[in-house]
Amino acid sequence: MLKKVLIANRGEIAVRVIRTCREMGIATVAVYSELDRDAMHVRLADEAYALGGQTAAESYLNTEAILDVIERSGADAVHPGYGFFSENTDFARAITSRGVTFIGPPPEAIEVMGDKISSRLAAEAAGVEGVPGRSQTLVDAQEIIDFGNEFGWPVAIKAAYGGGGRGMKVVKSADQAAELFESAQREALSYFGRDECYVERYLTWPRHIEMQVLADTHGNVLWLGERDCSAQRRHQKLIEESPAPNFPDAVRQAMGEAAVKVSRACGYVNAGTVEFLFQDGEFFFLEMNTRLQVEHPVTELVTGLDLVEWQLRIAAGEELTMTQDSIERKGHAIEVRINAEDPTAGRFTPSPGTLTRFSTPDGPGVRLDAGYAAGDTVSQYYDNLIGKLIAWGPDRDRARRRLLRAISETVIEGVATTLPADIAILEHPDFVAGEHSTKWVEERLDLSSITATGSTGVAEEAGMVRRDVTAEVNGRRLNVSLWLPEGSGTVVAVGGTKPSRRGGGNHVKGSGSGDVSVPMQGTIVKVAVEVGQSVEAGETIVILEAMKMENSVLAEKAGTIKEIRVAAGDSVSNGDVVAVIA
Ligand code: MV4
Repeated sequence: MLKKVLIANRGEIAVRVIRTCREMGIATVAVYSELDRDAMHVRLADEAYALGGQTAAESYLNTEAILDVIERSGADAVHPGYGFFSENTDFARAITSRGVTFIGPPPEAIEVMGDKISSRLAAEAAGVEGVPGRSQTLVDAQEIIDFGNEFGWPVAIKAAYGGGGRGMKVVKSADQAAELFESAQREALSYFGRDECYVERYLTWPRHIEMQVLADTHGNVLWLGERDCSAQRRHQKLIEESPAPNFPDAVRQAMGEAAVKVSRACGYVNAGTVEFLFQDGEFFFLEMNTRLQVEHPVTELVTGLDLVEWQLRIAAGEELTMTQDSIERKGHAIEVRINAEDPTAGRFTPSPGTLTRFSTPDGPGVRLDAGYAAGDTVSQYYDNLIGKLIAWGPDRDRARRRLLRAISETVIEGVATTLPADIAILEHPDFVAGEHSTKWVEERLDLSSITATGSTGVAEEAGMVRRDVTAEVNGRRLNVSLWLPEGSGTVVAVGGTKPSRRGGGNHVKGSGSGDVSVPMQGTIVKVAVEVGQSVEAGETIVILEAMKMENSVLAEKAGTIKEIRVAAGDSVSNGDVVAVIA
């Protein structure tokens, strides 16, 4: 067995891996950036080593620093988690060449599945069809027109070397082909550095269903069951579940066998996920994720298997002890992602900050995989996934009600979270009926009346701030929201626009005094005033780029600029005074 595992990751997934290692008696090594010195994964690991740096590039993606820690700690294996180095073959090769085990698939499998055309060809060669289309690079728009006329419109143009949802164009008719082909190529080139595109039929209301596989080094490959991840917004999954609702067992069986074929075709080893689109009873290969996924716990709860345990055992060369027939799936599991994002009006604006309170749910059938506890800070520099809340129930509706019950027990203050949006989805009749598709959240779900809970404990409206307090009225305990005039505390309001957009921008209020301070860490991109200038209340003093957005920091009172303490390009921390108004 492995003796000491270095986890080249942070947050909830690092915590998840550490937990199973501890159960198996395997020592754990955490690595951390400057911002994560006291992070939960660092607290839980047996040993922890500083990587230096703040951004992911400076820390968790610093190959040299991680190789150095492997050497110093004597770790015999590395678990990459997801993201970061999990699908990076240079990293995998760098560590294996030093005799250290990479807990994941062989680099060749990662490479075959790394681009859409080669993975599609590999699947096809194994007898598993992608969406009907052409598995070669498009040369001109006429090929798109010919394809559409033969297979029907609309058609999708996809970037061959793309990922996520970027670079996909939907062509509704022949007259759009030339223009959209050009723009698909342009986008592919700018996002992925290569402009090759291909064409396939566009499915108008598909579900995203993925199949979990486990493969060992002895030639055994098993499918464990599917996850429905159709509830997503802008390619960010919100809720995942297993089994998929309204999914016939014969299709599950066929999809499982297809996933095994694809895995065998690329020489897959370890835990992996084969993604499919499912529509009108048919499924089509989309891509393979060659890593452990965020939503793996729903599969763990219905199968009773520990996927991280099997990742470690497979990496150590052990043979799978179960057979396909012995894998049982029992009941239903649903997961919600808890992101530090403000879902107000369906905008999902990043909401980093310190968790001033985190009361966690408990009770029957509830699992929380979090990477943070009360007092921890969600940084703007990393993924803002606080954790995942998963409920198991004997059937889908009981899992759903249990999850809603668990959410109602969860209290997070200090940052806004996606939980209000999760509740809206779980309570929606379309979700209850299992009739949602990948387009449902964006096209059918109305999130316009969603408001944040927990964001710094206060929300803002027309010059008033909200404070939630508990009161006792005639001996009965009541939760009361008080609306108080602004200035009775620091108010931070962050809206949602990208820096590239002109005008608009977010307005961020300072502390009420003549000291203009910034409410979050970031970079000053512009100083809008000069010393001696007179300003009105509400006028922009500086523009702060934080969380990939531009935020206007406004004057709280009218007066004259007495002092400016920053210049464009300066980094500032939460609370720094950038200017003084007299
Ligand atoms: C599609 C599709 C419909 N038809 N391909 C988007 C991300 C990329 N990995 C594949 N995607 C899609 N490909 C055809 N031929 C619809 C999507 C799609 C989607 C897929 C999975 C999960 C969420 C999605 C959201 C929007 C569109």
